[in-house]
Amino acid sequence: MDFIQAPPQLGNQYDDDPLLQEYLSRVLPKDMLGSIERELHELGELGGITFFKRQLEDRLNEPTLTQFAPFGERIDQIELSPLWREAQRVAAERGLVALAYERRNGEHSRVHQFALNYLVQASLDVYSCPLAMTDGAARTLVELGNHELADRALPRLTSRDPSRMWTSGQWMTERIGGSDVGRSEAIARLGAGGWRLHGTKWFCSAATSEMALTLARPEGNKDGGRGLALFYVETRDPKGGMNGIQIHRLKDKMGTRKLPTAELRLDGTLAKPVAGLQDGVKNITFMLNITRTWNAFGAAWGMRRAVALVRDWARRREAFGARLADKPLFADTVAGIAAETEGAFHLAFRAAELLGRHEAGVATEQENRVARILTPLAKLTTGKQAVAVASEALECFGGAGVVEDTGLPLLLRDTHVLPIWEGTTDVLSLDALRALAADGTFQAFVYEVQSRLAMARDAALGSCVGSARSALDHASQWLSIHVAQRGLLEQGARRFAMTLGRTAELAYLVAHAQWCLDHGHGKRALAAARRFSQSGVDLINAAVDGEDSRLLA
Ligand code: MFK
Repeated sequence: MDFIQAPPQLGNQYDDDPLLQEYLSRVLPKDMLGSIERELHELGELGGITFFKRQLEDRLNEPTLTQFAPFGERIDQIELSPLWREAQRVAAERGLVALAYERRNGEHSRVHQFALNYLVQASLDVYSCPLAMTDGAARTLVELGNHELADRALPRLTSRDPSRMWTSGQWMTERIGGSDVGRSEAIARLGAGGWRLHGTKWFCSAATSEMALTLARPEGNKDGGRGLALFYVETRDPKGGMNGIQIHRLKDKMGTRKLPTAELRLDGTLAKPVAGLQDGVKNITFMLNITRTWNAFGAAWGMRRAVALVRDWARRREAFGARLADKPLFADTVAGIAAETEGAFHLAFRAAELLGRHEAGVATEQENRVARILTPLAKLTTGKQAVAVASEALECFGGAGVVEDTGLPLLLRDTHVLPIWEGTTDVLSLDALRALAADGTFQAFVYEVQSRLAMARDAALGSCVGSARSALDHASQWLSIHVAQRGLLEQGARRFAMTLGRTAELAYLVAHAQWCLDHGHGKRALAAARRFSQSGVDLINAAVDGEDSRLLA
């Protein structure tokens, strides 16, 4: 009889996730957790069973663009994949954006929102992208206090009615690139009916959105980011036609293929300034900081999915006379990716906690400073971890990991974008330096880490505390030596920022492990902290020579 291998499967993603359950018990008031537990269980079922199955069935469907009607009329219609159409409904009905704005659970509303997304998004084929931008647009309209636009768009962006809910795009990238946004070439002219935009937006995620926030330079403004203005655009005119927008083509990407990313031509697109006629880059950073937080969660749920599949596989697959789960080397490999996954989880959720406290108006000045630095650190650290974990996970499946109809290659392909969009690792490392240039921010970060480490009382956590403290001291020393030498500071910025991100992760792992020991939740969290602390926390290397880099590059 020929052998047939049983494929890896998932269970309810809430019931099967001790880390999420422990974490929510630790940070949420008991009555609140009780009131949302059913919802968590339902989302766990949707993520692990219902949509995981649909995702596999929907594997070959991709969005399509039809530019012309049969008799030549330009229509630029995008047809979404079936799973995306269902994701639209679930997102509205479950309040995957709305929860943060309804704020039924006060400062905990962001944790609530992201916990639900964490449970389901890995099965929704990156529908998280338009949701991230929708959330970012809503936040930006609130922060910038444009009441006219907020009154018009917020009820749509945060609606729970699928037929009313809008999503938003974030059109930033032009042909000149996605990082140095201040060089954008799009022009805004005051014309018939108001401001009209002209130019090409080169990489617009989720081009099906009903609105977008975008940047353009009002004619006559100076160069650079300050001369750009932030504009609000509705993609269709009142009759349902395109608002001076042509979709040139959908991007042919290696991953996130369900996401209709497009090149757009703006030709007289009617737009409204969101907050004056300059400082566009500064104004869109409200949006970026939200989408970067979503990005960190995208990494966390992607890693969690990879590890969940590998763990199931390890119980089903036998080689050399035993289940993989019982092989010491396989366990060692899985432990490595599991520890990285737990670290990323804590960093992302801490960013959500701070965001929730800020929005509820209860954050201290110290917490707001931590939030500013933690956002780029979370984005850059978890993005890199996610790619490494996804790659390792595919290897755990052997050849099956690269065979398309197993659905497994998606784990890596859809993850690979996480260190790229929303600012590359280098750009985010420079943003971390930008954040630290503000008075008191580094001190606030040090306090954040030290206070977590001070919670450790169990001797088994001693080595973890030691490695976190020594990484923090090294980072502090490195910063004080290099702060006045811009070239050297920039050269080492990625190793420095990754060290801060990994140190924060270790500190959160330690605090969580102590809580688990104190509350009868066993030693898994302790094991995660210990393994993580042995996997490279301090990445700063003062011996790296800039001249060597120049020669090699
Ligand atoms: C799973 C879900 C994933 C989510 C998917 C979403 C998909 C969306 C697809 C996309 O749109 S990807 C495109 C994303 N593009 C970027 O992320 C841009 C990357 N480049 C940067 O972030 C650069 O750092 C930046 C464009 C911001 C640099 O521009 P400038 O003009 O050199 O900035 P400058 O002069 O340093 O800063 C201007 C002001 O903004 C300063 O304030 P002041 O005027 O008061 O001095 C800065 O402090 C402030 N600023 C910059 N970055 C900030 C910030 N403030 C707060 N937070 C930040 N992050």
